[in-house]
Amino acid sequence: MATSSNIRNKVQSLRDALNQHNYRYYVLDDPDIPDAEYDRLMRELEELEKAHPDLVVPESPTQRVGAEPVKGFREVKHSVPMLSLANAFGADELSDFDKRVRERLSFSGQLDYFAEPKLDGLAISLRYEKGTLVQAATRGDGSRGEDVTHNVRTISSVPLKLQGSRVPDLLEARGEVFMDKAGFKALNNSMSESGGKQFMNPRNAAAGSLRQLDPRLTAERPLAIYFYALGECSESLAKTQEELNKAFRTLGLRVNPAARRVTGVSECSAFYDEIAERRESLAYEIDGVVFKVNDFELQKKLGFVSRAPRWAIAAKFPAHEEMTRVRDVEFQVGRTGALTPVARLEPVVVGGVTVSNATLHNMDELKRKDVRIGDLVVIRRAGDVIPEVVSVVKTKRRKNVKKVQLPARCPVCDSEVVRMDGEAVARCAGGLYCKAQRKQALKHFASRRAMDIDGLGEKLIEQLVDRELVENPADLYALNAETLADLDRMAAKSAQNLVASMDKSKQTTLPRFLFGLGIREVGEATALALAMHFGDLDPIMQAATDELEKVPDVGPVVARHVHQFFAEQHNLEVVAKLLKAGVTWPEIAKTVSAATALQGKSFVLTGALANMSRDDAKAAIQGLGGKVTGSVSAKTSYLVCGDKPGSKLERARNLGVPVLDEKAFEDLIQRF
Ligand code: 9MJ
Repeated sequence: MATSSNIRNKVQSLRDALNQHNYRYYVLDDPDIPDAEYDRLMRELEELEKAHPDLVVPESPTQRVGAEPVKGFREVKHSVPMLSLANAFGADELSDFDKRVRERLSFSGQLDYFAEPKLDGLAISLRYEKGTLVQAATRGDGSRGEDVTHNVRTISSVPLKLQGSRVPDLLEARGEVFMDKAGFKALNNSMSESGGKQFMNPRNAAAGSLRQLDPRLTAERPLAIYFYALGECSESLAKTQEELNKAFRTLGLRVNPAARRVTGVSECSAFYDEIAERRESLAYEIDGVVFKVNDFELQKKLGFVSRAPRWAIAAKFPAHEEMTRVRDVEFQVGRTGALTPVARLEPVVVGGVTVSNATLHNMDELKRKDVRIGDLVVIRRAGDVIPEVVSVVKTKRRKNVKKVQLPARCPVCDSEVVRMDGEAVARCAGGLYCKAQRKQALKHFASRRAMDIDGLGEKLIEQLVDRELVENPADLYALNAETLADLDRMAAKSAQNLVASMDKSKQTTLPRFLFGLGIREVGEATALALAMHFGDLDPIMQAATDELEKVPDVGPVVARHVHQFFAEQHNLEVVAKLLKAGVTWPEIAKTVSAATALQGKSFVLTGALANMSRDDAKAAIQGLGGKVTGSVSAKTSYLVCGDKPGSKLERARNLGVPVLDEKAFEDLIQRF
């Protein structure tokens, strides 16, 4: 039976609405409906298409993930070659580039360049015919790449259909597929939880994700795209890079909001410095800045040398990788007993910071990289993460290097070291008997985002544990000023202050308390979700695993950890003692669902927060149902402003968007 025209119309209007919302979300960075509403529209369309399969078309927003894995990657020939970029290191090489360009053009004035952050991802070419995405190919060697259409379709910021009234018959849009820092971290965490292999960096993770045969796997990977170049095109879209950027945006192709036109080499340098300063706080990894002669006519005049255009240059940031030698490998014991191999290095300056230790993550990583004591290794420091050993320089390996063995017993407490089947992580089985675990557990309990005991730092905790004054968190509240004043570097006044701040910490919130207990896999967001779902501690302590699994985002693993924690007699005693010592929290209004407390609110972050990483801030907002976007618009509810804010602060002020400093932001999220 033919489908009636009003169903046809309904399907079309749902598709239009979904495409429009996607455009607002990804390209304009200005969503106007909550995610839940988007999901509802999507479900409605899915149901209609299920009932009327004759209406399904490949460009429908429901059709991002194909049904079947592909057998392999077909070769694609690029009709217009995909270029690579020549590099410039330092200000001199950048000004040499500008000089070369102007000489070739016999141009003595200041040239316009289009400046873009250089993403460290994977270059890709997307072919749209009559506005519909028909093919996506990797760069490959520049002339021939691989067909990854099935995977690129799953990237939500890639439009399956172009927007607007002036869509060219044929358009090849080129850009970079990448994974942002938060997505990369989350992916690696889930890989390690499932015993899988970790990715070395976001670039490898993006490349690995695009080279999946099964698009359902790619769909689970947090990939994104920014467009920046044109391949084949049936019409003249633009006369300059800047116009191309605007045209892309109008067509629904996402462009980097940080890109802009600059004039002359001095503005190029200023842009470089500005992006270098923002580098750490950007949501994604970049390795430099790209400058392109803005005018396409001039680009054509300049032409290419081999595969690199003469009209563009990648001004690279100083390497965050250096080489040094491994002096030793030691094992650190974490809060949950996990043994982390740490390379002790001959100190080396990496990106301005002296590094003498680097993590090797776990035994699988150590084996995979085959790091031995005495090896020359490449180490990397990226953003605020711990430096890591990237690889061994095998060609420089000496004869007398020593293999690293996982110790059979804990280096701190001599308990057995166990490794579960399929787990990459080896753990000390000593639990809280192990001083290392005890110290970490106390540190976590006292930390700012947990019980927030001001003045109880790492050094003090070490002394308290080493002198056997404190065994578990409840013992902290039994300490008095005299005992504390006896400790090294502790005056009577600071001892009194510490007692006062411990007293103060007893007035807490249930989510902070739960988080502070250090139950495995229970981070802040999960603690909040548990508190909101159950309303109080008792029902959480008594909940069976299937009840725990009813909490949003609590899966079987987390449920088991929570259940096991409260099944352990020793933990119950600690909790009882803490309550007896006077730890208390206000009743949670169960009616305010945590998941929706900030629903409909959109946040933008700028500058560095002192007490919280950007990822944590983002997670906290999202955990309360809020949204975090990249740029400030009139619709932004709040700008959260840390140290050294970027241009977003000025924009927020101009638009009248409320600005929260770190303290105000903490107060806001702690209300729930
Ligand atoms: C990156 N990787 O971000 C180009 N790129 O343009 C930008 N790469 C490029 N442009 C022409 N922003 C060839 C490569």
